[in-house]
Amino acid sequence: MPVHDTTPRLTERAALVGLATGSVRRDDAERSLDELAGLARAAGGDVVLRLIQERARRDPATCIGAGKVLELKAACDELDVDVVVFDMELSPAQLGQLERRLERKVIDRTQLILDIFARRARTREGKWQVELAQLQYLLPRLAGSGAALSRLGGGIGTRGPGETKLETDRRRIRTRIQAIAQEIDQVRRRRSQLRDRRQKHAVPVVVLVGYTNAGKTTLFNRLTNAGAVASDALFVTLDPLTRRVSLPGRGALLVSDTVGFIDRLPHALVAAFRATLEEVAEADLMLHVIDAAQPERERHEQAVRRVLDEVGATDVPTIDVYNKIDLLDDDERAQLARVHPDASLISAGDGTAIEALLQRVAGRLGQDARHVVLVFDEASASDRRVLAEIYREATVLSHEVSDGRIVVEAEMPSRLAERLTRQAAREEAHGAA
Ligand SMILES: Nc1nc2c(ncn2[C@@H]2O[C@H](COP(=O)(O)OP(=O)(O)OP(=O)(O)O)[C@@H](O)[C@H]2O)c(=O)[nH]1
Ligand SMILES: [Mg+2]
Repeated sequence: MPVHDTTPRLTERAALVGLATGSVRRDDAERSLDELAGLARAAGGDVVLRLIQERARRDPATCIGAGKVLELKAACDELDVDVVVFDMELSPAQLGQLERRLERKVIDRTQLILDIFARRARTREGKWQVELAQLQYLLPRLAGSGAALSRLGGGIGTRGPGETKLETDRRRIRTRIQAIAQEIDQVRRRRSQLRDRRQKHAVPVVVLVGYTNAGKTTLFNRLTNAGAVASDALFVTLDPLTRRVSLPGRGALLVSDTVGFIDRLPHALVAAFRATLEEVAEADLMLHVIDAAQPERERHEQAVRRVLDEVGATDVPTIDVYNKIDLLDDDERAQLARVHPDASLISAGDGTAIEALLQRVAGRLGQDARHVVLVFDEASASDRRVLAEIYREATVLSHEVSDGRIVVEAEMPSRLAERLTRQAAREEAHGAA
């Protein structure tokens, strides 16, 4: 009963409905609707109508009020609208009410995002996470309209199921939720084992985070030459991709691309994607990629910080990376550099300042080159192991042997130098005991 396979696609004529209330100003509602339009297009919809209702409070039954619903229905009939997308989360009861009154498919912002995620998930884990979020969203809405059920559930039920059928559906969904949760748990365990192994090898992990469409995947490709898909559609990347990057003379690092963040990410999804974002919280360094040319830049930055906060990634060292500076004029660049003196200004698109960014990354990771002289005992097995590692990870400048002692002069990332020093100190303490 894979919901992600059966969710009907939004290849339809769509109407968007926003709400400006006492607490949400009209321009905010407009901006939010602009973004919703982008999401609707990403889901394959054709936006033919936008409507923003202003009222003091949200109407409990229909959000926008009975009169406005009638007006909306007439406009939808006129324009032959297939689906009405509400820019707010609808309760199961509201969804049912609106579908009955509008006599067409109604979805809310969360469902729209879930639909996009369902299309884009690539790995098994990603698909499971989306299915889980969809099922969790679906469960309380089962008792709502029959149309909602057959639409969302696809393979689950038919139009207007009777009460018995509803109960069976609920049971089946709960069983499925449990099964998926177990699968995800296993993937998580495997991932954390991989993480442990990586930590043992002391290869630092750098994650790219940022608002959807900021240019994370484009930068990832620049950094890794990996050729992952970059595209103008929102939410192209759902599953983290990790690649190894070698910095000449400064060791290696792992770079991870992540899912794009968005304002008011549906809560169901934040929870479902926690496993993916967990990796962010354990990274050695975060690059917060920001679209410098995006008018909503600051709101997007804040939205990203809020999600990072939610997944407990606030302590990870971060470099703010303003991308797409090729789209700014000289004055705008100068202004940006003045306001954010600690940030990197780059263009992942044309490659501007990528080398400088890599230098900074290496510096922040303690991978700046250190010149060290180390002395080893020729007879010691553990010393020989360390020596092998140095030959693997560092540039050996000289190697001399006398009286059973090996003196090696090498250049290596400072983080490796520090680890070897700590190790030597531990062994000494051990030997003395
Ligand atoms: N002009 C310009 N366009 C860029 C630059 N970097 C990325 N883009 C474009 O911005 C769009 C989004 O890029 P992606 O790399 O897919 O963005 P993303 O952050 O990975 O997006 P999601 O995975 O959907 O969250 C694409 O059309 C890119 O070609 C840049 O430096 N300059
Ligand atoms: Mg991407």
